Amino acid sequence: MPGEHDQTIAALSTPPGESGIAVVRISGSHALPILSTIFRTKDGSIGKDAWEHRRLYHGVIYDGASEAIDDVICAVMRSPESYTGEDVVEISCHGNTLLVSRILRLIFDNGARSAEPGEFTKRAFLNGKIDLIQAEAVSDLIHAKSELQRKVAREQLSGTLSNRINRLAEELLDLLGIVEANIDFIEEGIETLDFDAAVSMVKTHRQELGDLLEWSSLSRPFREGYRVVIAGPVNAGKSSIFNRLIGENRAIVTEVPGTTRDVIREPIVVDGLLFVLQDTAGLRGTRDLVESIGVDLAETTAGEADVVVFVVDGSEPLSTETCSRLERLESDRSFVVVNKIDLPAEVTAGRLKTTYPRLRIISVSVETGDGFGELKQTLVESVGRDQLNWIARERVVLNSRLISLLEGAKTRLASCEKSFAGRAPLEILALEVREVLSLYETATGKRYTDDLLDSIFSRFCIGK
Ligand SMILES: Nc1nc2c(ncn2[C@@H]2O[C@H](COP(=O)(O)OP(=O)(O)OP(=O)(O)O)[C@@H](O)[C@H]2O)c(=O)[nH]1
Ligand SMILES: [Mg+2]
Repeated sequence: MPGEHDQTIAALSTPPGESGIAVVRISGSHALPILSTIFRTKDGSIGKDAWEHRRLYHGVIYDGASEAIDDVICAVMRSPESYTGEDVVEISCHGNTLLVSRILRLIFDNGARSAEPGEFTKRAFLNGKIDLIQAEAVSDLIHAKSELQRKVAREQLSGTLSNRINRLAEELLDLLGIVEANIDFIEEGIETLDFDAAVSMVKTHRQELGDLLEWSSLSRPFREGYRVVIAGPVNAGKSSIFNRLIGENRAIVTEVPGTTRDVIREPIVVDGLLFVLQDTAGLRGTRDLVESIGVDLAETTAGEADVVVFVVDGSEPLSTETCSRLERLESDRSFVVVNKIDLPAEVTAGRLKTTYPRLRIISVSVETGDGFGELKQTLVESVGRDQLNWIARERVVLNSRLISLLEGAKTRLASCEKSFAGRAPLEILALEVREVLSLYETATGKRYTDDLLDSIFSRFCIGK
């Protein structure tokens, strides 16, 4: 029985359903023999084992000797120059579920098994084609929902971050070599370790990790989207604003105050950045049980938001409750939108500003679309333009695994620095350097456990 990684695997690599083309991928030592069994070129020119690397073959998939299943194009990539490092065949067939299952069944009947989620990429990692940081980037790229996420994933996939960490690891390995050599030399009374140089190197590493980790707090919102809650009094036009921002009538809008009860969420992308908009129930004291649950939910959701967009109706005087909410609004993560400026004004942004000078206030009309450009820009600004500029420039956003490893390395480097400065015993120094090194190596995947691989690759789709 061959081991798990010796088996040939196959899966549909394109989304299931009807499509112009579907791609079925096979990887492993049996990929080409299987192809020889189930596929014939139109002119019958290909003999067994004559498959050329990086060539396309046009022909027919057959079940047995006579039944033609589909006209297909097969791409052949031979080991080791393929995505997985193994022999890989990609069969482009017509995009139909029945057809794809038939082809997959043929492949399985001839000795392959179904690939697990991310298994092609896992093999690429195990065969040294990419490291773990790049493997994670593959998943990020597939799941990217904003232009900036795509760019960051692309950069990480190209190896920029891996190279940075590999360089740090190499420098540390050199230092470890010197420390260990000194352990031997000291018995012979010769000492070659330059402690000052070691201190300054460790300090540089700490700074470099500090730079990488500087905006690690952005990791969660950058990946999952900034949570934007649209809150405010009933009937202010929150759902109308929500619908206009997402570009469809997702939330119910009526002139009845208290229309929205549940929290409704939809993603939007502004300036290449992902936001998750949340429409909530209008804030007011109410005897209606369902509405009051909605109001509580709105308050909780607003409490957890990255940005609160507080909407008021410009055509109505502000209630005392709304005024007291405005007084309590946290200006660093919220701003006020005066809506319905197409109607005669009771409240204007200018007048509100004199009463609440610390708040950022803009005005819009859902009816005319006025002010929506500014609304979107204000959303981006309230999550921090500087931070976004930094991401756009550096194109690095660490994931939580890398953050915890590099935070750990940074803390240990601080103690390393002290130990070198205090001329600690060489054995201790070697131990401390080795600890940091092992964190770098876990980051890139030079060291790994099966559990770690499972947790990373199970997040992938089947066929990748
Ligand atoms: N003239 C005008 N009417 C608007 C505007 N925005 C919303 N409305 C109207 O205001 C009413 C309330 O709008 P909604 O979007 O349901 O308000 P809401 O804040 O979600 O209300 P609740 O869910 O009940 O808290 C509806 O009749 C909308 O058509 C606007 O910019 N101008
Ligand atoms: Mg509503």
